[in-house]
Amino acid sequence: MIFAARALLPDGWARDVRVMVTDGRIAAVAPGARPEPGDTRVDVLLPALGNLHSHAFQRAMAGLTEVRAKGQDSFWTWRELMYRFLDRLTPGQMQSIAAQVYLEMLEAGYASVGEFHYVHHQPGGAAYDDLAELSARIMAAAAETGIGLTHLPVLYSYGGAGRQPLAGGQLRFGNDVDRFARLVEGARAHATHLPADTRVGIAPHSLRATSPDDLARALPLALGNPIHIHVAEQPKEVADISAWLGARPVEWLLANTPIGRDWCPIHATHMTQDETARLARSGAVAGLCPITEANLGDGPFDGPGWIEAGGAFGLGSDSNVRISLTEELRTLEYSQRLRDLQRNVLVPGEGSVGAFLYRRAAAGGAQALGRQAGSLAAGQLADLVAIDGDHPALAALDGDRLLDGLAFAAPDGVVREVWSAGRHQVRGGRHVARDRITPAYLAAVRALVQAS
Ligand code: NGQ
Ligand code: ZN
Repeated sequence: MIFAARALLPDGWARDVRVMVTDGRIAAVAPGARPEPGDTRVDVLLPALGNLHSHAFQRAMAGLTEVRAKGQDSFWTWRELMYRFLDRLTPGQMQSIAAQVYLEMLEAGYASVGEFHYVHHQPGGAAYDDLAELSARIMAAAAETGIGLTHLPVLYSYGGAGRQPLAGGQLRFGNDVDRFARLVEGARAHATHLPADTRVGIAPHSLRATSPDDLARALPLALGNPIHIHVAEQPKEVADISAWLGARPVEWLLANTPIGRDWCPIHATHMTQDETARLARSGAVAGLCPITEANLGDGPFDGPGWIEAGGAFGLGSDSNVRISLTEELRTLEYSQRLRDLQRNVLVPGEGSVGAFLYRRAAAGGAQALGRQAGSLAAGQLADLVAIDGDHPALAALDGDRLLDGLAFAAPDGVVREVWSAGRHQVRGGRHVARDRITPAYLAAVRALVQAS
């Protein structure tokens, strides 16, 4: 039982709310209740967000790619460094890094994560004895931390648009569709040892890393689970796909795939107005990763066009260069203000930006992860976060303004308690297994950086 002084319910704010959690789900929500002895008492209770896009291992290279090299640095020069970094990663390091990343996500207020997982093989490309070895490591990290996992094994068959061969670090990613099918099956077998809220979807990495025929053969492997794909992140990618397929990436997806509510196009940055409106109307969830998109120089997403067309969206931390839910929210809105020279851009009509972004990202994140979550209602998974409304950054605020304070003024430390499918993993602002997980991470990251 959780007793909250204030809680964000589907139809608005309520006071003195008693929430009953059974078997990982919200069993009942009673506003205007009285606390009982034994209740976990919190101030502000919110549905916790899902983090819909992560490459966990990239956390370990945070701070290593911010030095300007000769010429001009770009997404593509960053990617070279990233490929070199991952080429030394061991399965044990993969697990230790992912565990720290999921711990940090939980402490930041996320209850679940979509792990877009593409490092499958040994350096040089030979498969591990267990084809899904590294998927199993990701799942072990999720189990250690208690985060809700939507695992997304990635199909990555080509080095670039037009079926170019894989090269260098990419050799660790490669599968044809047949072996990919076995890998997904292997990952699903490992997932049977995880909690029931675990999902295994699929992720064709990007149009440039697959082909029209391969994509058509891979899609049925989703079996109704989420399908994620990187799309239109960089202008060069749009140009390469246009030259190869005669259509821009989003245009091509709309014309040649059944893209809809179970799809999550990641980034969707460089779209025409027509692509924006049509993709939004397809029901797919735009997977926005504001901090990474700023860090990599991707450019801003067309927020006003997407919202006007009624598009769903959620947040992802992608490269994990910094894991902060509050900073994702404000970076998303600020990217729009800086481009449009306006304030309060990401809200339709009139109203609170923080409340709109938070509620929509909660619903969109849950949809993209195939999780019955995203609102504080009976029957939903108990993905919950309690924040400290007495923190100086929030103390004068109430109702939707609390969410404006969270998005624009608060440090991450306002997050006090987090439950993922009822698992109470963050208590008093601290993950329950931090003392065990963080030392293993430090050892892994120091060994990796010393070797580089
Ligand atoms: C990724 N990152 O999958 O981590 C990619 C780079 C690639 C972003 N798209 C790898 N931000 O494109 O092959
Ligand atoms: Zn990504």
